[in-house]
Amino acid sequence: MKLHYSIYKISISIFFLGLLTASGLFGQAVPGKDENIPFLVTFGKEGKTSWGDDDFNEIFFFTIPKDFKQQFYIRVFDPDCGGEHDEIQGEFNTKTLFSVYGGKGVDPEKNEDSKGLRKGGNYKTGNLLASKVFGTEAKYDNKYYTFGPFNPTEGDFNIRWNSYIFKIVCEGIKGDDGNLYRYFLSRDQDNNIAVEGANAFTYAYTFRMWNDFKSVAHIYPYIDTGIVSIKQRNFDWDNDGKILVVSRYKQGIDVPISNEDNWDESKIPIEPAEVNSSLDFQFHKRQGELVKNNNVVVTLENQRGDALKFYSSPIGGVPVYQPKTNITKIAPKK
Ligand SMILES: [Ca+2]
Ligand SMILES: [Ca+2]
Ligand SMILES: [Ca+2]
Ligand SMILES: [Ca+2]
Repeated sequence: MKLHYSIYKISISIFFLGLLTASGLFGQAVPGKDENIPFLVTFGKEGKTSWGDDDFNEIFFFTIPKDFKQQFYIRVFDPDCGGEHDEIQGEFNTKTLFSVYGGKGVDPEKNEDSKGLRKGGNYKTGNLLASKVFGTEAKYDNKYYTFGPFNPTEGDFNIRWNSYIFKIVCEGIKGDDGNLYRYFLSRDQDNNIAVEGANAFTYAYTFRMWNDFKSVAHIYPYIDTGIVSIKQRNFDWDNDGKILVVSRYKQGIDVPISNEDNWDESKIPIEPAEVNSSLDFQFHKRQGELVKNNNVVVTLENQRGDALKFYSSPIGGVPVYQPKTNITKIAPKK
């Protein structure tokens, strides 16, 4: 009896440890686990836009479900600009400012400027909760720096998503090199332990592709209620292969691609059945000569000109094309 109880207890512990490990590995990473994107990238403001960053800043939002009551942390991997991972121009001289905001003014559904899309708009809205400047620092090279702890209620509450919203702004305040980095929203200061039900999103996605022909990167915009068409815009894709749009109903729509230091755009129709789900924007590298260190920016807007969100964990899961099966009627045997 006692032995049975112990085995029961051990089994339960293993089960929960399994859950914890799974969520820890595949939790709120930015870029997300399905995206196959190695890094976000932000250049110093003296950089050239032809290196793939159009505005030298990147804004991400984190959503914390209302029922999550514990403190949490925002961990930044390789926040420095130097040593491993980063993109050198001449010598490393870039300084990058990371700032975390909460409170009123953060929620981009209530405050348009918070999205960071309007030229000259003030995207640093909300209460500044934490910030730090990173230069070329071995201490933070190939390592995490942790912001926090934060209380969920320090965020900007959004009723529709039943979540508190936080914002992290990364700005290249000096220099011309590219800072490559990643985020993880964590329950733990020193480890990546996911906050269940949390998510992250941006409106202007600036990211680095893998230096690998076979690698396909994905980003997952959410198609909200009322959307009938979208306009995609991509920047500095370096003519690197194809960008395809896939969903349950789209096998792969080719979109016009940018080359060097330019934007290209096109309109994509949305089926009613695609509303309230995610699209899969796929980035397939050109075969032959490898396009190295390709940084790219993507934005989307709906038919009314409102920007769409790209979620790190696609809402409704990764969409998979469902080919229509042709039902051929077989004549009944006589
Ligand atoms: Ca580094
Ligand atoms: Ca430099
Ligand atoms: Ca870095
Ligand atoms: Ca590029």
